[in-house]
Amino acid sequence: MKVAVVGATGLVGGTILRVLEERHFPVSTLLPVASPASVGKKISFNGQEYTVMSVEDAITQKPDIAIFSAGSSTSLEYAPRFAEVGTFVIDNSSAWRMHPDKKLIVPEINGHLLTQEDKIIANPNCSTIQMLMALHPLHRRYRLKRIVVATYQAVTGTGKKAVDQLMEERAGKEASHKAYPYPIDLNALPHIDVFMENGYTKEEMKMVNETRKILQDESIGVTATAVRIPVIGGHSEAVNAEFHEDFEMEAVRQLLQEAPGVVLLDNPAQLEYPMPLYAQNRDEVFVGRLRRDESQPRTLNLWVVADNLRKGAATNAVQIAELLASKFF
Ligand code: A2P
Ligand code: 11C
Repeated sequence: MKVAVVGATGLVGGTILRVLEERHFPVSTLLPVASPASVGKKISFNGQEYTVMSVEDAITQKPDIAIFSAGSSTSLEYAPRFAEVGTFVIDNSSAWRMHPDKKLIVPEINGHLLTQEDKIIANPNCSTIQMLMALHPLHRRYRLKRIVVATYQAVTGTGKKAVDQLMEERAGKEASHKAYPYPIDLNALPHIDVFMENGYTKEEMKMVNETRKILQDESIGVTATAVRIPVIGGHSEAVNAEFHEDFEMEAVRQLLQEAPGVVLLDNPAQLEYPMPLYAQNRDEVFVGRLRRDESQPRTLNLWVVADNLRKGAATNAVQIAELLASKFF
């Protein structure tokens, strides 16, 4: 298949290339795309060197699939252009997620919804994907009523500039790249994406709105606090989930153990629990610290960690591409 990766020089784009290689996605022609500043640069894929091209050149080659990770404005402008020439677009940005005609897909949860007419398919926000990977198997059995979540998010979610800022600060240098308005090393910023009129950040509202859309249930209450911390390997989330039906802890464990793409890592006696250092470069979502909330009925506490560049972005996008390849090619 002819596959374009738009944003191929970025953190998520680079991870998409690695995941396509690892999962042996049947790429016959790769079209790596980046901004005009990067056109002509070399990137490697499956042991071969490729030259970065412009988005316009990629459109003229009518790829079968284009995986976008180059920001919302690039997606808004160019995803429809690819769709017009028949390309399936899988978009990592927030541009299309809440569009009523566009599907927001986590393959394990709602991949079955995809049809040949879905030419622009949205990949959810990383924080939403990992939370729902852990909660969906429980939601099917006990039905979610309300979620209270606090996130502890890695700097890789912001992109290369943010990783540079953290590393330069850690090396004691004056940061040449300022991705954040404050130092990030030795700090925690309760501020991810922009502030909205209701006092929440856009990242927090993504978790609210995307959860309801993916689970197709507007009645689920979701409230979030999203925090950036000086970590690289993945996002962590403290999740408090209230269900309509009561549960047994043993049954909850079993549901999580059986859930595809989820790894239960919950053995406090052996000090085993999920951590970003452990989740980094892994495709699974790790769940631990399972406890019944003793302050109210039918409520569970859990800790969810995943590599935000992998299942939170690249892996989920490549899984969508795999679904398209198996259904429509
Ligand atoms: P470039 O490297 O040329 O700036 P990150 O989020 O890690 O910073 O990566 C963003 C990705 O999106 C990069 O590959 C970047 O390319 C790409 N990108 C940014 N703007 C555009 C654009 N207008 N057209 C195509 N790719 C773009
Ligand atoms: C972060 N979640 O960690 C963001 C990155 O809507 O896809 C991805 C933003 C998005 O900063």
